[in-house]
Parts: sequence; C-alpha cells; structure tokens
Amino acid sequence: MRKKIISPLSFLCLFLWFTGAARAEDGYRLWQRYDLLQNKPLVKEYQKALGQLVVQGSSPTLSIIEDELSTGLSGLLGQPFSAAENPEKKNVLLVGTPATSPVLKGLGLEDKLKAVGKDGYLLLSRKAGGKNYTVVAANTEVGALYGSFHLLRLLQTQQRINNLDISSSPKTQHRILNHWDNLDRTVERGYAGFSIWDWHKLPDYIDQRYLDYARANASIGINGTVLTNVNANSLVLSEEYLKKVKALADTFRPYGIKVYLTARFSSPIELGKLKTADPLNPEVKAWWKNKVEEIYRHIPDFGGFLVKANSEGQPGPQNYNRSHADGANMLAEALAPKGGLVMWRAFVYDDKVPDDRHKQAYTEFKPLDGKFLPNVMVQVKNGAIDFQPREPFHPLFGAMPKTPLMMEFQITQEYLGQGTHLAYLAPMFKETLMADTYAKGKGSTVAKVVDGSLDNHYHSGMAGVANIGNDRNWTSHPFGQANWYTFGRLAWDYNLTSEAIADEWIKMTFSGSPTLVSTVKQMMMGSREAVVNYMTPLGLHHLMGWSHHYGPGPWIKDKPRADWTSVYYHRADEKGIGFDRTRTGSNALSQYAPEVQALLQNPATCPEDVLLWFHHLPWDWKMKSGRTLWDELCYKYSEGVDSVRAMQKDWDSLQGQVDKERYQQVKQYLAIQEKDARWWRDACLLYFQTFSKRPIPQALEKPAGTLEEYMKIDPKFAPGI
Ligand code: BDP
Repeated sequence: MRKKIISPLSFLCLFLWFTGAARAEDGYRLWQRYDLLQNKPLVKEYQKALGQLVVQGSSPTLSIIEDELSTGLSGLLGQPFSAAENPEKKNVLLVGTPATSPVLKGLGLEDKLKAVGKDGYLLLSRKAGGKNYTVVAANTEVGALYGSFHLLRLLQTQQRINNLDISSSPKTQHRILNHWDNLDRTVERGYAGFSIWDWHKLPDYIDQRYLDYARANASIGINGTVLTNVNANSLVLSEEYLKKVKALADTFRPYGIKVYLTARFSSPIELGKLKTADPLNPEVKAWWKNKVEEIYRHIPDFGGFLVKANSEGQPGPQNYNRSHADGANMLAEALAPKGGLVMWRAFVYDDKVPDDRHKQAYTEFKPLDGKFLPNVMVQVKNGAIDFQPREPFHPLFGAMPKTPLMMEFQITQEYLGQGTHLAYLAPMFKETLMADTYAKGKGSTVAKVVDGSLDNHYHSGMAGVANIGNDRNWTSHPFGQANWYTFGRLAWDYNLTSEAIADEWIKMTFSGSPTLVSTVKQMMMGSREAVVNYMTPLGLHHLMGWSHHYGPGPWIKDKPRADWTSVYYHRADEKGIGFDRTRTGSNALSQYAPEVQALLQNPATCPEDVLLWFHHLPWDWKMKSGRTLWDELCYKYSEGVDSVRAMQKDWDSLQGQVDKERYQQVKQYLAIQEKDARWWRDACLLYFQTFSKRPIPQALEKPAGTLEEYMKIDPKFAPGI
C-alpha cells in the first residue's frame, strides 16, 4: 500500500489555513487584523525588544490584556508570544498598574502616573535590575488595556519602540456610542443590516460579536454605549429587558465600557400605570427613583440615561408645562446617589413656533443655563439643523457656560450617502471641533467647550451615533469602519489630524505599503468634500428626498411642517437662492458671538462653503472665482462628480494590493456613488435651473435625464427609516 505523503504545497496550504492567512478578508477583523508584518528586520527588532510578556495579577481585564497582547504579538511577529515568565530573558514587556504588578510598582513611576489620570497610560522603555523593560503602565486596569492597544498600534503601523516615552490621557471623559437600535432589531438610520443586539437570545446567549465589539471600542478608548434608540421604547426599562441589559453590561465591563439606556419620558405611564409623567409629581419622581434602584441592582455601574424629549413627537416635560430642566433634573436626582448621568438632548424644535429651525434649540436651552443639576449634560448636535454634510457649528456651543455640553456627532451617514458612499468624516468632525466660538475671546474652540476646559466643567464628553449593524463587516461600507475608528480617536484626542488618523487606520486595515497608504489617504481626505459638492455645495442644506434621506429632493414641499421640506431651506426663486439668516432675514446669526457674526454677516467676507447657509443671493452674485453664483453652483456640483471619478481611478490602481473581497466591494460601492453623485448633480441643477433660467456652462457635462424623471424616483424600502 502506498504511504500517504503530504506534499509541500498542501502542507503550505494547511499552514496558511491554520494561521488564518488564507482566510478570505471580509472586514470582520476591523483594524485589529494582526497579520504577520512583512518588514523582517523590524520584526526581529520587535521580537528582541519585547522579549517576553509579563502581566502580573489576575482579573478579567488583566486576562483580556494578556490575551490581546499574546494574540496580537504572535500574529504580528509570527511566533508564539505567550505570557510565561522566564527569568532567563533580559527583555520584558511589562503591563499593569502599581496595584497589580509589584515589579511595575518598583519602577518609581508615581509622578508620571499621577499626571495621566484614571484612563491614561504610559508607554516607556526602562532599565532596572539588569532587565530592559518595555512598560505599559496605568493607574487603572482599563488604562493598561488602552495602553496595550496603543503598543499594538505602534507595531501595526510599524513604528520604532526602542526608546518609548509616551504619556496619553483622554481629552473627554465620556466617549460614548449612541446606537439608534430598536428592540425589534431594526436600526433607525442604520445601514449595515440589523441591530447587533439580539434581544431575543439575551441574556442567555452572548454572541462573540459582543466581545469583538467591546475589543474594538476599547482599542480606540470608547468607554460607554447607549444601547437603544433615542426614539425610545419604555419596554427596555422593564425587569425582563433589564436582565438582558445586565448580560451586555457584564460582558462589556472588563473592557471599561459602561452601558446606558434611552429613557422614554412617559415610562411611568406605560410601565408604571401612573396617570401622568409630570416631572414634578411626587408619584412620578418616586417611580423613577425606584426604577433607578432596580436598574442598579442589576447593573451596579450603570452609566445613566440619554433622553430625547419634546422633539419630533417624543413625550417630555413640556407636555406638563414644565421645562427641559425640570425633566432632566428629576431624572438626575434619581441617578445622583448612584453616580449616574443624564444626557439630555438639545435636538428640539417647537412644532408651534414658526421660527427658523436653526434658532430653536438655542432659544429653548440658553435661558436654562445654570438650571441643570451637576450630573446633567446637555447633548448638542454638531450643527443647528441636522447632521448635514456641512453645517456651521451649533450656536449653543459657547452659549451655555454653566452647563457641560456633550458633542453629538453622527457616525452613521444618514445624509452622506448612508451605507454605500465613501465619506471619511474626520475632516467634518474636526471642522466643528476646531471652530472658534469666541465665547471667551479668540481661541474658545468648540473642542474646549466640549472637553470642559473653557468653563471648568467636571463632566465632558462626545457621543457618536453608531454606524454598526450585523453586517459581516460591521458598517456596510468598508470605509465606514474608518468613521467609527475616527470617532473614538478624536474623542480621546481631538488634536490628532485627519491625515494621521487615516494613516493609522489604513495601515491597520489594509497594509503598510507606501503606495497603498498614500493612494487611500488621498481618496479619504477628499471624500467628504466630494459629498458636500455633489449634494449640497456652497452652504445649501436639507435638499434630500423625503423620509429615506438618500437621494436628492430639492423640490420637496407641502409637508406637515415647513421645516421638513427642502424649499424652506434653499428658498430658491427667480431672484436667487439661499437662506437669509442675517438681520434682514431670520437673524439666526445673532445667536453667535459678535466676532463670528462679523465674519459671517457680510456675504463678501462669509466663507463661500457656508455662503447660502446665511445669505440669499442673486443668481449673478460674483463669486471669488469670478464666476456668477449660478455658474459656480454648476461647477461645484460637477466637481463633486469628478472627485468620485478620481476616487474610482485611485481605487482601480490598487487592484492586486487589496484582498479581492474588499477590493470588489469598494469598487462596486464607488460605482454606486458615482451614479448617485450624477443623480444628485443632475436633479439639483435641473431643479434650480427652473428658477435661475440660465444655461449650464458649456464646458460641463449635461444632465442625462429630465427633471420630471428625477422627481419620479422614489426608492422603496430604503434601509434605516
Ligand atoms: C434625524 C433623524 C431621525 C432621528 C433624529 C434625532 O432623521 O431619525 O430620530 O435625527 O436625532 O437626523 O432624534
């Protein structure tokens, strides 16, 4: 009988299969791929420097650190890297806190550690007792976990680790994802499948995804998650659901992630069978107090409540003629003894007052400054309308010095092409964070309001509306992952540049090949501006189709509320286009500091990228380019389409450098984006042309269809609604 011999080739295949190297790259591993580094000399250097891993002590978080580092380092360096103490080895990777590690305690890091606070960490190279240590040290185990991820990132992005002297601590205290997930697993404005929370199988079944979700979040410093939609269902506060919430909280705790819930204001009526939810009613107060007690019995470190009240039909204190402060404080009183937080959203607009929607949140909240209890944060969207591709910063930033304001960004791309358009959001987030409110003179940036430093607030935070679903790659568009990543990195340190974040993410998500990195970075850096240009250039906003918000709908009018239409915002007529928010118009500008007003009120000095946000101008208005406003609009829309085509070219040039599956997916999505960009350009220009009555400049591509055809397009069952 012939002996079975394993050929060298099948041995190689087996090895590759075993190590995972041959696995199709479906994006599940996010930026935590830990594949073998190709730079051999550097790998040698890392192996030598790190020697062996020593994590002293035992706890769930320490085990996670140990697992992550051994898996990560074994993968990156291509040899087993487990945490076994070997006194022979001179080089040691030492991870822990002074409380968990006697060796680390002996290194005399007290002062340095003091400076980095609760969540911060140190990465240091130290010699002691004849050994060379690479130290990841922190005051808390979660800090050590963050530091471990930083070390892994250094390797993943191929940086030197020989003379480390890094201290890092977060700029904001609460770095929280907001999931707009419903209990039936649909996701409001979610474009990556259904909710990752499988409520039906909870609490008994802990999906591996929950652990990988926690790992990914911890790797970028996210320390909180609101599990449910702001348009809340009180059922999640029932005993049955609290047990499920507890299971998630227990899973996330060792990763330093607290769980929060959205609280439907009318829950005392719906769950408690009370006749009212009036926040000043003693029975209502007692109901919430008991509910909070019950929650903390299940989840002793419960984070608190996020509340959308008296907005878009949600119940709230104003139903009982009480103020937002009355409502928030009632919940805050119940939570205070437990250390819980209320994040009260400022996304409100009155359904009776026909005032410019831009002004309404400010009008409502500014007078309440100083009236909130200390454990209330007011959560404010980046802009005053609603997560548009470009919005000037919200006038509430800088206007409520006595109240900690939490930033609310939208990571999910409701108005930026949803699950299929490539739009890297770091430049957008940074644009808002770096904007100057002039609240206390020059340099009073939105970032300084949000991190609490401008007005010395204890609480500070950033929330990001998540783009995560149960799609295999989490975010539908592979580049959606970059926006999740970016949110965490900026909440940790808003001074990081968009380029630097993109650089890290690309190297970890794709590869470190210099051509790949520079090509992908170029695509990412221009992508948000491309979206602005083909959707809403020059400060136009809210032009999207009814309800689905995906394609163009500048013609939308005659809806239940004027400010749910497009014509309300662009105000195009035969004379011109744009929303006059100066003194001659709605005067929303008056809500900004005088310095900001001075910059924006004159159309000649107002930056052109927000020109039509603040001004209604004639079609022949002379732009800085020398073109008329109409021609400029045509050029901007066309530029948007051209930029997408340039991204397509860039991506095509990477064939063979990116694994097949992700290459093909992005390629197909870019084709969708190009088609959609043309759809936006053609539909908007044809529509606005009915007012401008001017031709589209000769040099530019002409619309393929007629306005009537575009107006008939009505996507059915679009996701996220
Ligand atoms: C809008 C969304 C809507 C949300 C609302 C909110 O279209 O689905 O409920 O914001 O933030 O952007 O509450």
